[in-house]
Amino acid sequence: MKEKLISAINGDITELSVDAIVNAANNSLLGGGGVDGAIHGAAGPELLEECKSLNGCATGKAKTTKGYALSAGYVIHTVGPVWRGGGNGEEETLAECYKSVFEEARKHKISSIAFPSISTGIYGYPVERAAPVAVRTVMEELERTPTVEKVIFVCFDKRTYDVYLEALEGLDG
Ligand code: AR6
Repeated sequence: MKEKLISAINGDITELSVDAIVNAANNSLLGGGGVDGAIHGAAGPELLEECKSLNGCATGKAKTTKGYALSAGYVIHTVGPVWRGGGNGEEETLAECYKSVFEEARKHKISSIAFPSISTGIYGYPVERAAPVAVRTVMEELERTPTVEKVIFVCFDKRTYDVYLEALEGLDG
């Protein structure tokens, strides 16, 4: 039953019509490259104006803004860990990002969320290690969040997409 709520697609997260898209931001919340740059570009300058009022965001935490020119009503900004070899709490911090996003989703009564592959671009977290953490943590959070009905992992490249598909298939076994 739960598997039906959770899927992966190969695409651009800025184009999704969901209640909230998640941004893989940095501590400043003032924009950057990767998916962060794409989201700010598509949402328009008002997003940066609202972000300036948030006083940044700690790693592993999340803060919510409106979506402005995006189809998504909200952007939930979270800050993933920078990969430093895996022995520096990266896995716990990455899981915390997904938990923090769900906390925001409960607060704002969001029912559909699209996630990018947090930390696996500029922050260097190996996607083979990140995808199982993402999928497992989202499954756990779905159990305790009846208001969220749909989660989509939006993978920008085919390789990331294949890795997420494999992690999702692991749920059946
Ligand atoms: N839609 C979906 N996924 C995307 C998109 C898009 N439009 N664009 C890129 N990705 P990254 P990080 C993928 O680097 O590793 C920023 O400068 C990308 O291919 O965006 O958490 C922030 O300000 C990769 O699979 O985020 C921070 O400084 C995934 O999104 C830093 O980068 C995450 O890559 C955060 O680094």
